[in-house]
Amino acid sequence: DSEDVAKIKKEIQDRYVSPSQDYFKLAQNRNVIVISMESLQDFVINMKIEGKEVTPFLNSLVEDEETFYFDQIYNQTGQGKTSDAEFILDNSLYGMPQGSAYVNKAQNTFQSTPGILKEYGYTSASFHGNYKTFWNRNEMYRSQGYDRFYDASYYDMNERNTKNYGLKDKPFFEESMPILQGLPEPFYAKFITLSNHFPFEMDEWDTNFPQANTNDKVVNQYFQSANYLDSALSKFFTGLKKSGLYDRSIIVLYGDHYGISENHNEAMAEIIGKEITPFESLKLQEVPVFIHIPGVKTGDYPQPIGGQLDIRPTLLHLLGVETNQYLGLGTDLLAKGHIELTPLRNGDFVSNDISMINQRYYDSKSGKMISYEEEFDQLTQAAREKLDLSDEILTKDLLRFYHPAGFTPINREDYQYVQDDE
Ligand code: GP9
Ligand code: MN
Repeated sequence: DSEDVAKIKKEIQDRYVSPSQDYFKLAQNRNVIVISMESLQDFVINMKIEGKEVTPFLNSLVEDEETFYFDQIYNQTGQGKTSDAEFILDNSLYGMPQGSAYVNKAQNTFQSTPGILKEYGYTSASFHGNYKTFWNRNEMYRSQGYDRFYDASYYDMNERNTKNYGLKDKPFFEESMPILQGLPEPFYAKFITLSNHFPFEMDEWDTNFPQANTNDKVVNQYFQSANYLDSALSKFFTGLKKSGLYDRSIIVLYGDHYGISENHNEAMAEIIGKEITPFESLKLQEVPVFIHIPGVKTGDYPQPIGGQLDIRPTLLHLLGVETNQYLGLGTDLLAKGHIELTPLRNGDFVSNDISMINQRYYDSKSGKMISYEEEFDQLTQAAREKLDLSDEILTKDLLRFYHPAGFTPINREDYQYVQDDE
């Protein structure tokens, strides 16, 4: 109703951070390729096992002059795991405090990236080597305006090419390429990788990368499996170059959530060479984020603290799409006014000076616990308000009352995902 609309408008106004003109439109009209990297945590970047880089391809992107690499981005997911990350990326809102927004809020109204880019002539598609009902994707995608959903039924799911949840990343990208080439341009294409999933076990024919050498099998296997993901990404980039799509695209890669839980702290302490204190646990919530724009030098760019919610405004501004009509709770990582206070889904937060973990405060630089001071309340409150607002939007389905100028409401009846032979 009108009170809600007034509230939404006020929140948008208060939270809006204008883009930096140095970066706005840098990738205008380009195809967007977003890659969700399953369970990839930032600590593996530039890490070596037995002298070998775990992620040589991603490490090369870190050094690449045409890449923004952000190494202080926290995952803001909850129980919805991969689906929460997807939701955050497409809406710049949090998932739910409990459960999954994809499962529970698929009937809500959203102003998601596929809908926003539709106004700019984009076709949207999601690619994933698991079946469409997993995480209720086939329902949520309708409310987010995904034109197409290429799920497991489009891929050769033979035994050699699959493990636990579905298709391995190499055949996934290989088989996706001809479909991607067939999409009308410009497109917004999301690729959700899968094989670097707990418990990270590999088929021996898929890897010759060494395992780590701890007493913990899951941790040992993680590096092999992350290395496989990295080499699948490398091959995909080669394919993009061959197809000619590469130069017309902007490519976003992000880790979806942690892979190694706190149950594996003992082995993780060996791996990173430090005791896993609560502060180190927080640092392990960092996920790598890359934005690669072929042919465009990124120069000396800001590398702030941020979260997954910040990726959408960053991307939209690079595409030259203004965000001041949309209720997103993140801010552009490249903007001067970017807000570094980054609340995690569990209520903890990170900021430039102070972090809060489980109601205790830490110095963000030294990692040392510090005693409470009244001035921290402002941050604590701002963090809480952001989470509460996001929850209110989802719970009350508030966006159904709000009609951004120049945005055609997404009508979920216009979308469904049925294979021709079903
Ligand atoms: C399943 C895949 C993995 O389709 O997205 O889900 P996760 O367990 O990481 O949420
Ligand atoms: Mn996942």
